[in-house]
Amino acid sequence: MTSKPVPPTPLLSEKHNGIPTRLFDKAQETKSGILNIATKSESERTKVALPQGINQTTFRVAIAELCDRLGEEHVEFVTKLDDGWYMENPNTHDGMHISDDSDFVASVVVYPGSTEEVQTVVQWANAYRIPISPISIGRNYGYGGAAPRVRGAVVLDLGRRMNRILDINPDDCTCLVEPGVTYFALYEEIQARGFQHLWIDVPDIGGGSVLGNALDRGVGYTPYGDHWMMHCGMEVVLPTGEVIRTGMGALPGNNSWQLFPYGFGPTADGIFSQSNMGVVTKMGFGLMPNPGDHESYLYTFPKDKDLSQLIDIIRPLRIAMILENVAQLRHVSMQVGLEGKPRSSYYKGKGRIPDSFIHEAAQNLSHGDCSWLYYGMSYGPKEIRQYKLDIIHKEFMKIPGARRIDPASLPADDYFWVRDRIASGVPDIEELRWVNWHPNGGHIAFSPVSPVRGNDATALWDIARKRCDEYDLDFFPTFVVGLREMHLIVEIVFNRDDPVMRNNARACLRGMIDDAAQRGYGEYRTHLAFMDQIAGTYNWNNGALLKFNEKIKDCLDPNGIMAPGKSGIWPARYRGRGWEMSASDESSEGKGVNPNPGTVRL
Ligand code: FAD
Ligand code: EUG
Repeated sequence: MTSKPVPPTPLLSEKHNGIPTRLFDKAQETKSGILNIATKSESERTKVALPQGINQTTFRVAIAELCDRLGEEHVEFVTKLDDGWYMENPNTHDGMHISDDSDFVASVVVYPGSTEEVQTVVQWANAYRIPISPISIGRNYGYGGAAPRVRGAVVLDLGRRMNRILDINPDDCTCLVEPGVTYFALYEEIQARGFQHLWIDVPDIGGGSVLGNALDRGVGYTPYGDHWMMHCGMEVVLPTGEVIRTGMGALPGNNSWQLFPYGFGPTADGIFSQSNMGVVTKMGFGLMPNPGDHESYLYTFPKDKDLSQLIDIIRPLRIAMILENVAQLRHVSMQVGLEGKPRSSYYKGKGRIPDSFIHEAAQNLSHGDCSWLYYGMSYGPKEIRQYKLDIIHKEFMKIPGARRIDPASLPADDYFWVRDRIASGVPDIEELRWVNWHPNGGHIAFSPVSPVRGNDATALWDIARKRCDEYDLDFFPTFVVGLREMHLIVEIVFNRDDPVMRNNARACLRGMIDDAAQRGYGEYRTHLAFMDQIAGTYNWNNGALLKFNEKIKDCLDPNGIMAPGKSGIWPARYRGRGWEMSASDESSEGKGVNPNPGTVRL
């Protein structure tokens, strides 16, 4: 295939969300791979999507006022929908839309430049009862991207103007960041300041927001992989416009804001995570000290059926931290996907691609054919590593046909070294390659949590496979092993320009969510379209938790302006009007809003 030349990806030195120079060539190659098989073009919008409950005239007046207060250069109407690609992501809608691209769409995007300006926008939204939806970078791919749940909401793109690294403390090993700081940016800055003794923890691709990813409780792959756990201290603008600092940040002049997360009294942080209770404007994190030396290892296991035994081997080793990092146990289909070639180059038939085609393709990979790959890392001096590595080797080799891949046998551009970088806090972009499995590739993730137990892993694997068979979809599963639990991440790639495949992907995910809930499994995170469904599965004691969340919501956000519907939490103004999405009602909209919302006047 000859590649068309593509315009350059913006650099980090030019844009807050750009690519570091060291990864520019790789970004260009990835972009060209995506654009080469793309057929979908951007769509023009002649009409701005108005939020329900406001007429065109009032909306125009409201936006004119917003322009006055913030400067009109910081307010943009949404007039076209360009899906772009990961590095040049839209802030207007979901760049990997699972329904029509104009479904979860914003009316206007606004760029506040400070906490005070965020307060201004929030007060403005209350005055006009216009829904607003905060994003930090908007690369929440697989989970809705930058899109608001409610059509016509005003997206607050915080990242463009609030992207300062406020502090990196080399002694305490902490940092304090604004929403627009990406993993790429934080990593490069730590290097530039000469703080090589500090590591960050990065997800598979480094273009996300350190703050935004942690708010959605995302994961990375060093021992600090649970991003929410590693956060410490927040500054939040509440839905009525007040600002609070959590933890030690509430005590003026205190110097432990990034050191002790709890402060005094109830800890408020939790209600701002995966929520619609506030706009987070600052967040602190603990940084891992560089352990001096580290070593990646890769084991392969021959059969799908090895999963159960392997997971039972992993559990005690992981809880004891012999397995030290949040590692990935990847299915070989993931590795075939990483070749970056479309599915059609392996198989042109209908239905889920037969296993034999995946295994045949896998024979050409550096590690050869297998079913499962465990990419892990050991940290610290050789003698300390060796003690753990010997135990791991002995345990993993109990599985017949298990192989340890010798890293020395792998070329410098092998994916092994990407995982080696990621598990040592160096952000990369390679993981994007499997999204090219279909032209106009989009993806959604089924992300259930379970114990690290063989029978649970097998149950979830069976659910995913059965539903993918039913809906003619391929699936890319990876287990992300936390400390006492694991997330299974099943990526489903679809063609964004193929409504049938999109609908199948949606129905497939709905099926998996129901099947999982029936057996007692719940998801750790989800796409906008499934939030109502999943909130509905966490329904112990007559939905007591959702009722509690609604009570907090009504109290903090009486006018229901902040990200209505996020995580299935609908404010009073929307409740009982059919806004919830489900298999029988895939419309993201309801029947209007209550014209007389909260009693609190602002
Ligand atoms: P944003 O989109 O900015 O924020 C995420 C959500 O948090 C928003 O939708 C919003 O609801 C809320 N939010 C954001 N900012 C604020 C704020 N200031 N106040 C209140 N609410 C806010 N994810 C992982 O965690 N681990 C992975 O390993 C991983 N691998 C991926 C691999 C591929 C190939 C792809 C395509 C995606 C992957 N993702 C992964 C998913 C996703 O890309 C990342 O989680 C990404 O970091 C999320 O986007 P973001 O950081 O730009 O967050
Ligand atoms: C991954 C992807 C996720 C996530 C956690 C991990 C990694 C995939 C798209 O969402 O939530 C290989």
